[in-house]
Amino acid sequence: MNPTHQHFDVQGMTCGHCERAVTQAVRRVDPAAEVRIDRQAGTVDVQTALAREQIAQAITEEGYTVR
Ligand SMILES: [Cu+2]
Repeated sequence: MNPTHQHFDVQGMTCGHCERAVTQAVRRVDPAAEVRIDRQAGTVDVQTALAREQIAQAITEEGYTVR
């Protein structure tokens, strides 16, 4: 499956640590994922071959709210 671009609105990212935590959570389920985060806007953009639900679940399990 080819990687696709997925956009998530994520609540609760307040600092650089949060950005790293979310990035690492996504990379744990997809080591090849490209992750871009704008914490002011509360957005996470991921280039991944995984299903959207898998990425959303990884972010949720890290303790952040995906809307
Ligand atoms: Cu933080």
